[in-house]
Amino acid sequence: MAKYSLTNRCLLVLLFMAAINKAYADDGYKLWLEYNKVSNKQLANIYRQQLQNMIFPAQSDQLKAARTELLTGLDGMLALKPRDTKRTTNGQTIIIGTPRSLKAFSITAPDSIGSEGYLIKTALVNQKKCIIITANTDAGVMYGVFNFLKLIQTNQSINKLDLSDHPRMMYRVLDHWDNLNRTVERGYAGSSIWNWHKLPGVVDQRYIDYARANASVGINGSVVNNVNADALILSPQYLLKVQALANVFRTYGIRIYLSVKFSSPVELGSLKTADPLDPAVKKWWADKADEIYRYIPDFGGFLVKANSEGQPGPQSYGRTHADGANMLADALAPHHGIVMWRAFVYDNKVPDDRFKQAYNEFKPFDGKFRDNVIIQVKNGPIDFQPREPFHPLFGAMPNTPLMMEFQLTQEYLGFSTHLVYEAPLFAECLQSDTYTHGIGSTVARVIKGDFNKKLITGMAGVANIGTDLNWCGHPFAQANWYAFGRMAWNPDQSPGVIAADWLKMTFSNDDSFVSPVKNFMLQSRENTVNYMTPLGLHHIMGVSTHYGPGPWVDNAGRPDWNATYYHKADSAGIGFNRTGTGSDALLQYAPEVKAQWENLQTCPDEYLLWFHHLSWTYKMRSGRSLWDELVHHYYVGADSVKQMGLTWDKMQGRIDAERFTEVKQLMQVQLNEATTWRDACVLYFQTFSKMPVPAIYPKPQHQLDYYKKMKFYYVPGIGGNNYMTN
Ligand code: BDP
Repeated sequence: MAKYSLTNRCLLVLLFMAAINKAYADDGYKLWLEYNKVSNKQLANIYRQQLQNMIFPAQSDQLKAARTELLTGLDGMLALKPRDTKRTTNGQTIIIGTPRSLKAFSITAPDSIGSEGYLIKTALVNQKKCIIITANTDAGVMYGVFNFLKLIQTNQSINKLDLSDHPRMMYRVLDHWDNLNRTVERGYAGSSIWNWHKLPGVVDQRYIDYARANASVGINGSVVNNVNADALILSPQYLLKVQALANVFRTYGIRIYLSVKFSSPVELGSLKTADPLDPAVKKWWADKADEIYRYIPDFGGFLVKANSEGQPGPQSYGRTHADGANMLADALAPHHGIVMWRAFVYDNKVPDDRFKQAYNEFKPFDGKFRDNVIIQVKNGPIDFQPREPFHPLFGAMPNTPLMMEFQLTQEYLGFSTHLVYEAPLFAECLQSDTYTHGIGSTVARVIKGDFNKKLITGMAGVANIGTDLNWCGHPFAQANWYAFGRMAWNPDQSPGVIAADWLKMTFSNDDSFVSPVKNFMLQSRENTVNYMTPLGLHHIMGVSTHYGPGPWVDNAGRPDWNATYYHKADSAGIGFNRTGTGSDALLQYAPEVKAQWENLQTCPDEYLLWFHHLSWTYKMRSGRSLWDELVHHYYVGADSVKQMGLTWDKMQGRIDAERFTEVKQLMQVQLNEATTWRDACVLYFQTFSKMPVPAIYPKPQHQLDYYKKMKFYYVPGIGGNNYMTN
């Protein structure tokens, strides 16, 4: 046997190490569909035993895609290729399909699971033990397959299965704020994934992987362009591109929607007006709808931002939101499309309290919209702040479908450098009680249509997706996309369960990893509230870019863009008085909610400064003064980021080196930014309170002026040549 020289041996060792490193590198592209090898050998063998044969006749594109997914997953996790058969033979079999595609087996699916639900169960077929995945439709089968794969991804037993699930809402939609020039409004993960220039000729693999990821969590709709819409999207040239995307999405049960500009008939059609009651305008939209459906027979419909932040709308022609939405709804109705009409409105007349505007404009139209209109309402009354009370419209329009709008992209939650798991934010809003139909009328129940079965239902998430290798900029931001899908499917699911599933599917089933990381994920949103906007502060970020702290902003384009409009700090105290002695916004809630929040004895600390202006010496529940409490929250918030970093350090070696290192670096950036937020805000508010920062806390590194003068160049998310903040 030839002897290796020392150099040769070294070379071999190096090669071996490079191979290991490679196996351990993971750029995060595969999201939660990693399909990592099941590391528990015994468990893997049991799975292999149970999945020896497969009966999965697949005629349609959707069933073919589901079949491919199943085989990819089993190959990755178990290195298994089940024997493809037509009837049960020796060994255990998995049988997959609709009652129609599985004619030979007299399998049934109950009506109760609807058109998208599925069953996964263990049963005897021809005296042989089998696993059956079935549904009324191909889409249901696909959801069943993804959920079956999840069982293996999370190392569950598949021995005695009896699962059934169905979505609680009809429209589960991602809203992309993507511009046609590929910038993404409030996008922090690179450019738009839609390469409009190369479409329709080039259909990127990314579109397929995007659709797979969505289908795996039950998302069934995608609005591909920005709500600040470009009329061009409705031109034939662009419709061809949209059609190419729709063709990819269809296979995965996803419908495509477009954001439309209300003035499109003028800009594209050369009409003189876009007045929704003008017969020529109505005809233009009806013709446009017919044209779109010729390209895309299952087109979903329109998303509209009208009369808000300078966008045109029916009010530009003296008409109402109902006039505008209903006109578009009539154009889409023959094709079964819907209109998602946004309630995020604020116009040029600055109101005494922007909080109240959407309610004031929409409440009078309750019950006045067509059946295929759904009003898309942001979770809170201002604008996706780290913490907001639920939007009063959720308790105010019992005869109108209301679609929840959450923001996955972290415009106000630290962009893509801060680890913020948003499911607790979603759950907090969804489980809030509107009291509109008595105790227990949660926002979740309202949007599910529990109180009015005739209404269409839905939830939208403003996407956090871009061209970054890992899609979302921060490996943990993927969890927000994932959690959104899970909660749109069933808004009552627990953030902890979802986080654990996501961690197992994305990283590892090792409990010494999953438990501590899940714990800090669940805490992460509260951390960020603490170091940015504790005790009910809101809208105190940098102007326009929304990056970094800007509590001093007082000279923005309009009063309600200023931080000072919202915190109202003065020598007497801090907070926005929205009780009867102030703007009285609380009147927009049910009496029970109003009573709780207007009374200082019952208003939770979390919402305090949303509704009250209080003196700096006001005594808090903790016994501290309001000033000391505020300072305490800022310091606890920043410190919790440090603690999170220390926990993460212990995870080294438990997951791949690439993502471990990336997250470690991001956590350091987050800590620096959290410290800046803390010091800038404490120093600024101190100019009003004139009270000392308790000596137990470290001193800020700089003077207030330093923070006020900080400049940030080319901040992501605003496109164009806007490069600076405050
Ligand atoms: C705000 C964003 C702005 C959006 C707007 C909206 O700052 O870029 O266009 O919401 O939702 O949060 O329309």
